[in-house]
Amino acid sequence: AIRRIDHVGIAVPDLDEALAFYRDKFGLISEHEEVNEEQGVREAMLVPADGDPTSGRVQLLAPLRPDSAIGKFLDRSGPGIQQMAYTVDDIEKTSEELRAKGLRLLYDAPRRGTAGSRINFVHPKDAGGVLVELVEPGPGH
Ligand code: V0V
Repeated sequence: AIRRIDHVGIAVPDLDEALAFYRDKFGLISEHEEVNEEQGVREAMLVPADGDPTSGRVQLLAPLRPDSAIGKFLDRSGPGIQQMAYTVDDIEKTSEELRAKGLRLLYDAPRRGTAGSRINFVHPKDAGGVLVELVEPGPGH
């Protein structure tokens, strides 16, 4: 089952520029940065500096390569919201439930996401034009 909004993912051409923008304009600061080669991204998770610690995160996603998911998104749509991610307890179970409801999941088995999480995606054409990500947090998160 879906527990909460995990993060909203925003495609950006330049991670360092975007980090400075979100910090200076909105007071959102980076709690974690990571390169994910398989996904072709350099990414950062942002939280409100003095906000509710349980807040959903903002994930900035910059492409490592033009032919990556984020590279293609930037080409087609320009910078902006690329995905909506929900926290789930058991990603295999939730994926199976969604498949049974007729939604296409992008991966047969979960792949590695931020900070040891496991992730899968619902195809945007099956979710009202929204790329929906499922996130099972890593141990200790
Ligand atoms: C494509 N479409 C989208 C979309 N990307 N619609 C809404 N939101 C998006 N992000 C539309 C596109 O405009 C087309 O519509 C249609 O879907 C088919 O597009 P396509 O040509 O197949 O597009 P591709 O080749 O860009 O692939 C789209 C998918 C790809 C969603 C399959 O982006 C993908 O595999 N995404 C999952 C992985 C990912 O996003 N990784 C980066 C984040 P029309 O023109 O036919 O109407 S990594 C991450 O989140 C991590 C590490 C984490 O959270 O931990």
